[in-house]
Amino acid sequence: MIFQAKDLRNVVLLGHSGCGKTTFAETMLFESGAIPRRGRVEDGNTASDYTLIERAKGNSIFTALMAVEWKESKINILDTPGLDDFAGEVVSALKVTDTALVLINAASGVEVGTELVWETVMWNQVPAAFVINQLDHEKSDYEESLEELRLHFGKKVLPVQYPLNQGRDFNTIVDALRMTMYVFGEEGGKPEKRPIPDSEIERAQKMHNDLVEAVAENDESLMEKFFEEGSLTEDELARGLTLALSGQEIFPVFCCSALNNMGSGRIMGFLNDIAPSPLDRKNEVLKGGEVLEADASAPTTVFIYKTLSEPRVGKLSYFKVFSGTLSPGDELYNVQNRASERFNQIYTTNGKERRAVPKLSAGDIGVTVKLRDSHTNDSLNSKGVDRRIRTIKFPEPRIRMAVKPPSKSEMEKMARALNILQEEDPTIRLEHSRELNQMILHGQGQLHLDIIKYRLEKVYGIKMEFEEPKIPFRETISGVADAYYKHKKQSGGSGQFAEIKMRVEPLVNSAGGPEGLNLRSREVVDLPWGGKMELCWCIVGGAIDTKFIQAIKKGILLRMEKGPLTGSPCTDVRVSVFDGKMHSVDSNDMAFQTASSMAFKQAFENASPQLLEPLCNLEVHCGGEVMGEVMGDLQTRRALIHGMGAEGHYQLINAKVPLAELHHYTSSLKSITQGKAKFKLSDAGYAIVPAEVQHQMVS
Ligand SMILES: Nc1nc2c(ncn2[C@@H]2O[C@H](COP(=O)(O)OP(=O)(O)OP(=O)(O)O)[C@@H](O)[C@H]2O)c(=O)[nH]1
Ligand SMILES: [Mg+2]
Repeated sequence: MIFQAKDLRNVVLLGHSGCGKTTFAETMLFESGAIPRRGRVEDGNTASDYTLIERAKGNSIFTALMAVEWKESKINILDTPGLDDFAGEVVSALKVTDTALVLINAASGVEVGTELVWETVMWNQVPAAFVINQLDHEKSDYEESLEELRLHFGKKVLPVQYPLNQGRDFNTIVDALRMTMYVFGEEGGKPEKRPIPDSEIERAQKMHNDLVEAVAENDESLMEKFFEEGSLTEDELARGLTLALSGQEIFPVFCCSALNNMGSGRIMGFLNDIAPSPLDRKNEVLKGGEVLEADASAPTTVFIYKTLSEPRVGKLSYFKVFSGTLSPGDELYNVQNRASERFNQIYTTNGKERRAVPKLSAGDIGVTVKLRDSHTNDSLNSKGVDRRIRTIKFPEPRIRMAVKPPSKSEMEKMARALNILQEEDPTIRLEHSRELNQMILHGQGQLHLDIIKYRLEKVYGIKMEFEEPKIPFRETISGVADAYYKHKKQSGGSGQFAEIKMRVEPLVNSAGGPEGLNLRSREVVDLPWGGKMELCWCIVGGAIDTKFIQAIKKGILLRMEKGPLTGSPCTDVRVSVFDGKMHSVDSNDMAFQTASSMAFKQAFENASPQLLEPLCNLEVHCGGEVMGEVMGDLQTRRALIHGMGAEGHYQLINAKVPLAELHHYTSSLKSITQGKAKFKLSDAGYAIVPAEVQHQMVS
């Protein structure tokens, strides 16, 4: 069956790791008849966590796409990983979905992961509802969980249901939207509908009225009707709910025990009746400002939100049809690289299971295999259309590790495989550092890097080793020094002769010039490793011919690349060449290149050389209860705290920290705060290394 946009529901499951997203997805598949029996995460047989590594770890690592049919709708379910290292999977899923279901565990309430995904939901303006799951858990506390939701996410959080019991005997939910009660049998599944007992009517009615009021408040015509008649019809309430949900004006709260299969049917009913379809969502605004509607009759535009290579299958490209329709055999044009791509087969999936489909219409999500030259964030259009869907902004890396193959001969093979993985996972970055002579892998956390190592081995058969990444130090000077160097070489054939006098000083700004010298010309060089070198030609009386300026510059730059202090590149130095001698025969480029390189070394070493180290801006969000530990730990990392404050329920710490002190920070922060903190990193330039650290480094 081909589903039109009005009957599509694209839903993403979000929440802290372990809150029950995969188990919930499994009940949706089972309840809708998509799978004959339910798997369990512990048994490693759920539809969503189908890769070997997920089964081994017992956590989702990749977003899995599944599809169920419920009443008139096709519900595309994207089950995301809750572990913070895989945040990239969350942002890409949010790009293509119209409703976010944020699950929490009724035994632990709002957790760091809940807040992390909420930030992204708000940033992407995706309509959202909460599901309080695990109500069968012996420590389940519905009231506490609901209170925490309100505390963290505000008064738009509105309960639609509440449990009449909790813990091991949990089996009854009062639904204030439908004003009915659901009682589940031992096996869960389809509940029995019963009238709400008298003892609960008042509470349920209050909850219902709060919902009606919130919906009415959000729409003028409904407000008028509500004031006139004091209530809304079921249709008006449904329409108002869709409107309020689509505008993020309310965040309804549902109840569930995914493990006991209690509650998912009602939630799918809500998705079918109320949740926005691609037509209800704000239309996609293209890079040029054009608004793109989910119109099946318009030319086709497809956006690739995820790429994944699988053994024996090859490259899978997950996409959303933003406009038009797509059928097997269709040829589209990649707007980024102008390549034409044939979609030989298109599929919907339930995790590993792929089912070929005859057509996908605007608003729908699917998969294809073996596209030749298309990647995540690419837009593909019908011929003659030039639309670019705004790309997904992936999180910046937070950890770096040097990687090496088991043997030198496998270096290229490893680099090729890592490049493919980098293409698939935009949250990793591979850096070939000539300066550090290392290949550096940047990622989201240690677990993230371990998964890459695992995949390299399993998918590409390459055993990669991690090693500590070197720090890209820089060298500069704080003093002024002159140097004189005479280079003379007499060996068979033409000799070499060059004499040079130069001064080095810190390059503070190019406005000034070398004091007391005769400035003839100057050249400012932007150094490939950052910073500048200014070469001032102050030769009088032709002591050195200007034809040797380039050779002299080359000699200085070669020496600057591997600085005299630690072999790190030098930066921000003014070099003034103010005297020297030539020999009519033996003076040549090589002679002056050598002389200038040696003279620079001498002068640099006598000009109070200083080591500079890369700094990072570190932003830590942590609970007040772990603030002390976080601060204490930062003090041991030579951090410069330059701001503290509260943000929502978090304490916020802003600091500048040397990169050299941040090795393994992800795992140590996790352990000192039991996972109750998160952080962001960004480059903060360079700073002088303290004398005692420099001394250690140089010695
Ligand atoms: N008691 C109880 N346990 C549950 C329920 N839902 C899930 N669990 C258990 O919680 C654990 C984690 O469940 P998952 O479904 O893997 O959680 P998740 O949110 O997908 O976790 P990540 O994939 O790591 O993000 C498993 O042991 C489940 O059996 C529930 O409703 N009640
Ligand atoms: Mg999971």
